[in-house]
Amino acid sequence: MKRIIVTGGAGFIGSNFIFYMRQAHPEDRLICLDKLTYAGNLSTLAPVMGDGNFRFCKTDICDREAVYRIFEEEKPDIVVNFAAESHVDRSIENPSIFLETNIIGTSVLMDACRKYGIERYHQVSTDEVYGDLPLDRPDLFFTEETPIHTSSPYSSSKASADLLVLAYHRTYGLPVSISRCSNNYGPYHFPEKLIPLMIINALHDEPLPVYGAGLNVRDWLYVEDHCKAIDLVIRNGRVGEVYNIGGHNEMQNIEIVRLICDRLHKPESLITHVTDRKGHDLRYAIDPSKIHRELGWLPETKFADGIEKTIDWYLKHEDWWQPIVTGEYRNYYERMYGNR
Ligand code: NAD
Ligand code: TDX
Repeated sequence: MKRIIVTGGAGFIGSNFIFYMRQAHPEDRLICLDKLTYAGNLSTLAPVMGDGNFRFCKTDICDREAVYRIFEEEKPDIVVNFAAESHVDRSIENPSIFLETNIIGTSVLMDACRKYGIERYHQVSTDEVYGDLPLDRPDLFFTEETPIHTSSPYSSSKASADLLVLAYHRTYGLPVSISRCSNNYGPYHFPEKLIPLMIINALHDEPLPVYGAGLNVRDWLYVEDHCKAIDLVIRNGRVGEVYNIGGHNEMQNIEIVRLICDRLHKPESLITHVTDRKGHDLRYAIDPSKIHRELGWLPETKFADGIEKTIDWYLKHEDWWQPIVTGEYRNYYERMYGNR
């Protein structure tokens, strides 16, 4: 039985991780720390709220006192840090909260791990720390040795956190690991991100805002496959190591949007090309051979099945996304897309 702190568990990947862990390791105690920012949604966690082996704490990971108190009470064996500001466009608009949560928050969590002792601190990072790859070199992939070369305030804050995590390992001997995953998709994905945004706009017959020509490439992984990979890394991954996670599923943005139109029987005339994202990364593509070789991980969900399940989930869970898209999100949407 492990006692595991999961930060950011009311967000997209963190909540999927909690649901996965409940099934895979029902004996483990899970303690979720989440500040409940605009991206955190307590209703997502309703299915586990009454569970005796689950505790939810509305906590900011930058709040040292509150974090230390929880460590003191729970004496965790493992910490998995999902908590972050995660949206590139918001980081371009205002970087400062990204530096606070993604860098300072990570250091507070690791200080707590040093103070109270820990078996493993795991940092959930991203392939964006490697920057991007050119569109005309399909032979190139990110490996764990690819130099850090960030483009956005978001990716720079995630890379800074990664460097701190490795420094805490080298300097203090903290038992850390890092995973760097490609783009996730699946249930509970916040509507500001490409796939849910396009599904929800299409359902409302609203324009589908594709940045630039839509030729940028992302490497999509079904969220449950990411969760399984993290579970393997925290249990069997080597301390001090970085593991890339991805499923060799590269697609251009425009292909994804067309596919969503097709599945929802909506006309492609909804597609509207808008001003490109500043500093827009061209292509992400992960080489996942290390995690396959060392831990036997392979993705299980094919994109055709995963996107079907995801679209179906959004069709059936309007009660989850409707309150989001009618609230504060409308102001965000207007700011981001109004004059684009
Ligand atoms: P998300 O934005 O959906 O969720 C983030 C969660 O963190 C929210 O519940 C939010 O309330 C919480 N949070 C934010 N600031 C906090 C703070 N200061 N203290 C406590 N909680 C706080 O993000 P996501 O897409 O689920 O991403 C989770 C992690 O995975 C992030 O670290 C992100 O960088 C990384 N990642 C995401 C992807 C992806 O495709 N979404 C891919 C690779 C890596
Ligand atoms: O309206 C849109 N139109 C559009 O063309 C949006 C929201 C996005 N895009 C493009 C930009 C990207 O090329 O789609 C692609 C995907 O965009 P996002 O969903 O914003 O994801 P991305 O910027 O690739 O970052 C995601 O993957 C890596 C996550 O948000 C990060 O947290 C993760 O680290």
